[in-house]
Amino acid sequence: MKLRTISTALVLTGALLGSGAATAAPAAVLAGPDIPVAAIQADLAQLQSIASSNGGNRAHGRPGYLASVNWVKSKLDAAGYTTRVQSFTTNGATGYNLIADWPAGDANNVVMVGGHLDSVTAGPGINDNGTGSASILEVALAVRSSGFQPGKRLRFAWWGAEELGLVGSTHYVNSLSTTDRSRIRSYLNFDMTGSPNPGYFVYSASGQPSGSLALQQTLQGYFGSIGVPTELTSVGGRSDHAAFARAGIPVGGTFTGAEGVKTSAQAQKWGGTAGTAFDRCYHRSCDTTSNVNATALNRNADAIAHAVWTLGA
Ligand code: DPN
Ligand code: ZN
Repeated sequence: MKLRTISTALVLTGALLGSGAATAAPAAVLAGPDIPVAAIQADLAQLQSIASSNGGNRAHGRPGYLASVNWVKSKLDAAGYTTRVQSFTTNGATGYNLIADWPAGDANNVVMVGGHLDSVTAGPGINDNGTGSASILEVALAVRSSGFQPGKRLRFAWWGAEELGLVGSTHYVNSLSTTDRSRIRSYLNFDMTGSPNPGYFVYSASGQPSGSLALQQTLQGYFGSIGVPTELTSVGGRSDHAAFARAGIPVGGTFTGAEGVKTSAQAQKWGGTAGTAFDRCYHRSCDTTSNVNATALNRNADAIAHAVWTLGA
């Protein structure tokens, strides 16, 4: 669910300024559709089921990983995406990135959105990172169902072997020609967006390639519009935006916290439990469908949609 407080505020301002007529004032509606959280939760149940029938995980080199890739790919193919599976080898096993392009918009101006699809071997990886994976998937499907006609080319990515050291995303960026790399205008990363004791973190543009500040502000703008305070965080080399940043591509993203502990100041502004980790099941077998906060999942998915509709216009 999306609360459009900003549009109300703008309409009221218009009335106070005497632009008057209840007839004319165009509502300044936030870009992007409401992504149904129930659809994301259904996807998480599917990823959980894939893990359960494949030894309890979806890790690189294990059958649950490729099953995850094939399942996401089938949904994208059915929606009309142009998909590609890029393979690579690491740790003695084949890994896979799944890349999906929406076949419209300017191929010389690409907006990329990604997250890692692999889990650790210890568990099914539902918050880390079924949440980002499923949210990106539902945003991609909403591009089709909404009839959005982006001016830019939208490219969605699900990375392999993140948990082994950002291997898939690094392989992808290194495999691009100089020209293809220069076509990517921005990269947004979503890794852990439904932590059970959530924080609302936006990747800081500080120290990132120029152009990153606009991405930070677009994501902050969404949370501001729904009245949710955010903090900036420096994810550094801990997720898949790192290879893009090294290549000089503007990066951004959101995050709801991992093994870090929520402070009392944070619990006051966000609710939840102070003195406890944002995700007590981080990298553990208990990272199941029970390990997801639906409110955080919902808000972050709508933030992704807002960013895609704004930056992809
Ligand atoms: N990259 C993460 C993982 O997969 O374990 C966790 C993480 C994400 C940590 C973002 C910090 C910031
Ligand atoms: Zn992880």
